[in-house]
Amino acid sequence: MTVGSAVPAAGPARDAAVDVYGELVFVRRFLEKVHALYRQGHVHGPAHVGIGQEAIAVGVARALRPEDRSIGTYRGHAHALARGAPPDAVLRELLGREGGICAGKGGSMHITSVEYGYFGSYAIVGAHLPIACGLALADQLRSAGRVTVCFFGDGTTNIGAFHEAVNLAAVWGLPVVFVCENNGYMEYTPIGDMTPVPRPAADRAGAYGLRPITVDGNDVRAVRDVTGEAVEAARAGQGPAMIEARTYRMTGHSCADPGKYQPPDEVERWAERDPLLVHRAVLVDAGVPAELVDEIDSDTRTEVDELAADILAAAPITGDNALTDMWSDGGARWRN
Ligand SMILES: Cc1ncc(C[n+]2csc(CCOP(=O)(O)OP(=O)(O)O)c2C)c(N)n1
Ligand SMILES: [Mg+2]
Repeated sequence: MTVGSAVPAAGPARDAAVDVYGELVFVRRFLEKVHALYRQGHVHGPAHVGIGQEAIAVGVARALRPEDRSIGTYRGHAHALARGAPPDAVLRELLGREGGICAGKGGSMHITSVEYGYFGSYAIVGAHLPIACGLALADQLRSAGRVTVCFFGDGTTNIGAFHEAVNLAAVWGLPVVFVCENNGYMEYTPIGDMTPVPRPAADRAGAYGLRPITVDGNDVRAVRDVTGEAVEAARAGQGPAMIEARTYRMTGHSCADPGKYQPPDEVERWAERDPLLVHRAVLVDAGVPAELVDEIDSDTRTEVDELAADILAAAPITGDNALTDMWSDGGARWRN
């Protein structure tokens, strides 16, 4: 397989590459907007954006079929959007307005869009890896031909649930592809301080009989190609895969964290490998006019600004719906 081969000067492949750029830019502007709105006090509860990590969500989504499933962490806005979840409903959720994707009850850390194959964002580190195995087991038992992709961070590889889930997936040959977004940090701690191997996910893969797969997580086409191969192998019954995508988060752990522990020269080095810049260079090399790329940038900025302004103009939800759509009626009948 040639990862990220050259984009031709014209035709559908070039158009698709331009599309991918539009998606990357949209997710970036959306995340920047969330960050700004949080700082202005409009977002209630914690919010974690993945500015700098967008190519992983977008690249993986491009390798999936609509019926495939994905599941992720509290840093899940990009992952829901990349699967097609409506940005309006995601932003309404964050801003506590009518029409939120979880009716205003999930907030930033629990964005979920089952309709678009995104089975939720989980705030407990590692908790969703066994859930991903459950989704994949159900598909395996039903011969559904679907694959589940499970996103998680580098820090998650030191949680027991990671090892239990990967072990079980390998033993049962489940159609699940684990995607570790190695952004170098677990909250405020560099991953190297807590992990005895340089590649926290890939170096553990071999212990469970999986081939270590690593990819430049800031190169959207490389992510798409590597994921596509793993997803199709899983679909064909060849079992799970472990992909480690190296990337960097350009802002702090959450919107409340100024990221003072991130050395400025490190941030600068990664800024040069910004996934938007990487893909922009691919387009320009393929002969896409720089003006067209600039137009995508400015149109998207306006689109996201207008989206946020419209939602902010609506009244916040009142809480009248606090007891609807709940699994429990608030009573104690279900307890032993
Ligand atoms: C079981 C558990 N332990 C601790 C925490 C607190 N916590 C939240 S995020 C985080 C770091 C996770 O790092 P990583 O897996 O690399 O994901 P990233 O935030 O970098 O995307 C920790 C320790 C938690 N949410 N759940
Ligand atoms: Mg991390």
